[in-house]
Amino acid sequence: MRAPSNSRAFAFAAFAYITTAAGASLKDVCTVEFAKSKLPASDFIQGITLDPSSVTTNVVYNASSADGTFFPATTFSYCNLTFAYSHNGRQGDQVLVQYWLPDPAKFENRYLSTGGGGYAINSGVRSLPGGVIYGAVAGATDGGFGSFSTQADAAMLLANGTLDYETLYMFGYQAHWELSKIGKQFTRNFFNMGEKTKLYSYYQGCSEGGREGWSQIQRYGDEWDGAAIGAPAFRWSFQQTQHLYSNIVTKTLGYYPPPCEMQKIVNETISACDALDGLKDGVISRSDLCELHFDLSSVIGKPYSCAATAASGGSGKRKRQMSSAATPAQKGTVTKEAVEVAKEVIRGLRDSQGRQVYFSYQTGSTFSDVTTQYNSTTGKWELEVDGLGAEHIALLVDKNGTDLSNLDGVTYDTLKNWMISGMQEFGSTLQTNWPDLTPFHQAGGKVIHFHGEADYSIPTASSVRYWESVRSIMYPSLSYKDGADALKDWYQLYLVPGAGHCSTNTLMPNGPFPQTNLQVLINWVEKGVKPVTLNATVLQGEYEGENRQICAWPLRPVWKKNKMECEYDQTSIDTWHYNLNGVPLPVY
Ligand SMILES: *[C@@H]1O[C@H](CO)[C@@H](O)[C@H](O)[C@H]1NC(C)=O
Ligand SMILES: *[C@@H]1O[C@H](CO)[C@@H](O)[C@H](O)[C@H]1NC(C)=O
Ligand SMILES: *[C@@H]1O[C@H](CO)[C@@H](O)[C@H](O)[C@H]1NC(C)=O
Ligand SMILES: *[C@@H]1O[C@H](CO)[C@@H](O)[C@H](O)[C@H]1NC(C)=O
Ligand SMILES: *[C@@H]1O[C@H](CO)[C@@H](O)[C@H](O)[C@H]1NC(C)=O
Ligand SMILES: *[C@@H]1O[C@H](CO)[C@@H](O)[C@H](O)[C@H]1NC(C)=O
Ligand SMILES: *[C@@H]1O[C@H](CO)[C@@H](O)[C@H](O)[C@H]1NC(C)=O
Ligand SMILES: [Ca+2]
Repeated sequence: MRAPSNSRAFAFAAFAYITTAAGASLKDVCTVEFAKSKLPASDFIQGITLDPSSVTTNVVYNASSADGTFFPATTFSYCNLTFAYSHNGRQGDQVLVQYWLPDPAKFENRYLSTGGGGYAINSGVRSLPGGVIYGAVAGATDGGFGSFSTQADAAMLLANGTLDYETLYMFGYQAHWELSKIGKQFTRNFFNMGEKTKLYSYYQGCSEGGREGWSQIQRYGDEWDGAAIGAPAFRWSFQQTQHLYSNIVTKTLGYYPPPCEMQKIVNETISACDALDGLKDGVISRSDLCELHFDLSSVIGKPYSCAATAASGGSGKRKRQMSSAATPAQKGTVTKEAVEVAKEVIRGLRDSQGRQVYFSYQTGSTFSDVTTQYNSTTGKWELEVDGLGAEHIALLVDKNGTDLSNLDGVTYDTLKNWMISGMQEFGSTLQTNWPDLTPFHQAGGKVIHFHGEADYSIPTASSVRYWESVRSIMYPSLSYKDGADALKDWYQLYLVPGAGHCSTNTLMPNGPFPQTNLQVLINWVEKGVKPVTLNATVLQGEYEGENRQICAWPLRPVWKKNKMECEYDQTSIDTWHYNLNGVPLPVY
């Protein structure tokens, strides 16, 4: 794979000169000439050609990280480097990769790939600092979709009815494999690493970025030493379609609740379930106990009111989770219809014969997918089709991008059919729930997988199901507890109390967030420090900055005399597992 070339021999000499003569500074090495001389041989991966003429570099000093959620905020300097490559035989093909390289004096023999969110394959400047601050080269790709800010959905159709399979496969897993293969070799060359020096290889990402991480670990196990993965959007056809489930619940029950009414249900749930974990801190750390002991019907009749709000967030017809339309002032008392919507959403999708097809969010999560829209002509709340769910159907099922402005004719059974047909159609690209991780495990890889327990966009139980699939496939002859213990040696799952989707939750501000995952992972991989609980920090509110620990699944937190313990509670564990008897095949 590493055919010597004249240009590399020349580069070696040049680098040796820099290091011996002066001690290479960031400015010395962050030049187009130097980077070009360090590019891997243009054909070092069969089927692709690197383009040396495309290299760009610029030094950035004293940058501050924009995102304090996935790594501590800090100031750092780096070399911003981009170049392009193409797939041989594909007309007009161009894939851009971007690497942020630390100062040579701060490089610690590490490489990090970063992922995206929604239909984005990268998170740009939000994720890359996470590598540089730990002495890693951090990489991101544009997937070949046109630019670093072009998302996969914009490139997914060649024409109405014609999927762009290159985009589908690149988005599915291929672009990330190429990003890391190229990135690791380039890192070795750039920092003049000896053949025998170990380059540690990491992945970090959340949501779609979490799915992208699993896409690599499931396929290219020996390429990775460690991965920190949050709330992955895997089991794609189920995950994307389930966004429409809440809509179909309101449609089927014929009740479109004002958002304020659903908010009131959530607030009352938090008040009622907070103390079930033994600590009254405004955080439901045991949504399972909430599910077992709290009856949502007790909220019926409680008064709610909300002030009018202006529109916020993104524009356009396809509502994403983050944007919302203007709403009028709302006032009323919680109805039994709204509570029935809440209960049905939490039960998860069942088909017309009552068989469970999929599952949903935990009790205490906001009902983001239920969101209705106000019609000022009629003065009524109406169906608002969920943007992510609609987009999956329009793009990948119907393949023409035609907006689903209503869900006429769509039933629970329709959702079921979309989920199951997608298992087959996207099994080799987007589903990403292959449960046998033997190559990764045998190569010594480690995973920290976390998921907010109040995630409103990807059900927390989705991560539990995958962990359970890995356990049962890889340790079929061990008991549940022994299998769980064996898995903990290399794959750990953490449910983050009160956290939302890849973020903290303003409704439960005292909850922890695992901000130092990469440091914990590095300590595990490089120093053998196996986590027992996951290091976390309160990132907002009155306890901001305080350290917290999170229990490793299947253990669950409980506070006794203000002290947290991680307990084994079979009844609670059972609430996380669903018998999907509405699906004729195993769902990993
Ligand atoms: C970056 O910050 C350091 C420490 O505050 C300072 O010494 C240095 O001059 C700064 N560099 C630039 C280019 O601003
Ligand atoms: C990194 O380089 C690319 C390509 O030149 C450029 O578009 C981007 O703005 C740069 N980013 C930073 C933070 O300098
Ligand atoms: C698909 O058809 C719609 C509606 O006719 C049109 O607006 C859109 O541009 C077409 N998309 C493509 C990729 O051709
Ligand atoms: C729910 O609680 C939040 C945070 O305390 C508050 O801002 C909001 O107004 C409450 N909503 C309702 C409907 O009571
Ligand atoms: C509001 O309701 C009216 C009357 O049913 C309907 O014609 C109109 O399309 C609705 N507006 C929106 C934005 O859905
Ligand atoms: C998009 O595809 C769906 C499913 O095949 C079809 O019903 C619809 O008419 C198509 N829309 C357009 C504009 O072609
Ligand atoms: C754990 O988190 C605390 C802040 O809550 C931080 O100071 C400490 O460095 C972290 N430990 C590791 C191993 O990252
Ligand atoms: Ca609590």
